Amino acid sequence: MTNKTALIIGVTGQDGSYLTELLLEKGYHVHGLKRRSSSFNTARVDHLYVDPRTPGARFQMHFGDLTDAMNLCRVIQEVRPDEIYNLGAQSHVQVSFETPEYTANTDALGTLRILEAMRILKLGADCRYYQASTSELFGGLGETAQREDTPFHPRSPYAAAKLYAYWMTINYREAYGFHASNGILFNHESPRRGETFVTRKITRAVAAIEWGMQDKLYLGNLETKRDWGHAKDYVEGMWRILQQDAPDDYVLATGEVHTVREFVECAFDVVGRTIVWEGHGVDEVGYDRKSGERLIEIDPRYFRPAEVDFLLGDPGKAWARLGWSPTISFSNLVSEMVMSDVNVMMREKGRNDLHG
Ligand code: NDP
Ligand code: GDR
Repeated sequence: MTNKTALIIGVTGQDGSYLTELLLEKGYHVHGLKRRSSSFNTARVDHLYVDPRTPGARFQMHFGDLTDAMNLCRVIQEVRPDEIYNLGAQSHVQVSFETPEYTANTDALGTLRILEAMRILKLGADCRYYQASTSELFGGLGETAQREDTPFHPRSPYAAAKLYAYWMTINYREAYGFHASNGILFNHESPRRGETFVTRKITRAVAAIEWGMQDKLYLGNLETKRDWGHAKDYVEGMWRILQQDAPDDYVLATGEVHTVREFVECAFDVVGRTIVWEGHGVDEVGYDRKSGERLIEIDPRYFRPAEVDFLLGDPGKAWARLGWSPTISFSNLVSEMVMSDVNVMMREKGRNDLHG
């Protein structure tokens, strides 16, 4: 067991919650930054919370925001972490086209604010820094697997902001000797995935359709290809990156690619439905083969101004240097997500029925 202290920025997100679990298991003291919200926003970590007055409590949260430099500086000064994981971001690619300035402020300048705070506080190489970089940096224009040395071509305000964060992380490593590393992570999902990302949107819809709470699922581009892994595996990779003697940048991916269409088919298959497709483009429709129900339609609102068509990672460097490889297969990921949402919807339906 370790006695280290970690600060997780973005602790309330999907990855933040799994990473908190992992670090607590390893004996860390974990401090998380949460945003002020008008309603509760800590659902993903509530099960880990213990009253800080409890002897031995090792998980604590602080209010803060990536757009607030003084706050970041104060929290880092108070916590004096051995490791900082910057997982905080406006992380939705499509939303970044609607909120490009906010996305840049949070994802790009937010990263700079943390790195500057570390420099001002003279944390040096005593504090290791992890930057949540992304496969979106590659832009997915070709159809070959992407590695650490594949050229970048950001295709959204989100990706462009993350590119700045990627390079600032390297710059602080080279200029000031920081132990600062990028994890270039391909898509990773889980039952805790935000409800508007395509995988969770699909698995929730499958469950809601099963319980008669939704008729149809509206989607955008069915042909895009993604390398989908499980978030639990990926937070293990983040931790391993920071345990290396020397800082470096690593791709974490499964090395397997699927279309959105395949994800849809696989998710409906978990509840025993086979999807058959008819029509093309925006007129394409997905039917249940047995019942003939019209379950999937295309809504052009979900098409993006610029799409990333193909993301497939080559995690060879992470396998070789970190000894990291994913343990959860695509089909197990999809069934875990569907079954979890079937249970969530069952509880929701029970509540609705009870309250009329
Ligand atoms: P989520 O969207 O689930 O979580 C993002 C976290 O950032 C949340 O805790 C959110 O708080 C917080 N946050 C958002 N804006 C701010 C802000 N202005 N100040 C402080 N905190 C903020 O993302 P994931 O957990 O899926 O991803 C973690 C990181 O990894 C992100 O940076 C993402 O861009 C990156 N990434 C994710 C991949 C994936 O497939 N999941 C792949 C590659 C990279 P709140 O809960 O209040 O919204
Ligand atoms: P992505 O994830 O953009 O890859 O970013 P998302 O699940 O939003 O989209 C994946 C692909 O599905 C297509 N798609 C739809 N997407 C959404 N959200 N909703 C739809 O209805 C829909 N229909 C089709 C998209 O066009 C896209 O091609 C995620 C985020 O977690 C980022 O933060 C992270 O950096 C990258 O993964 C790697």
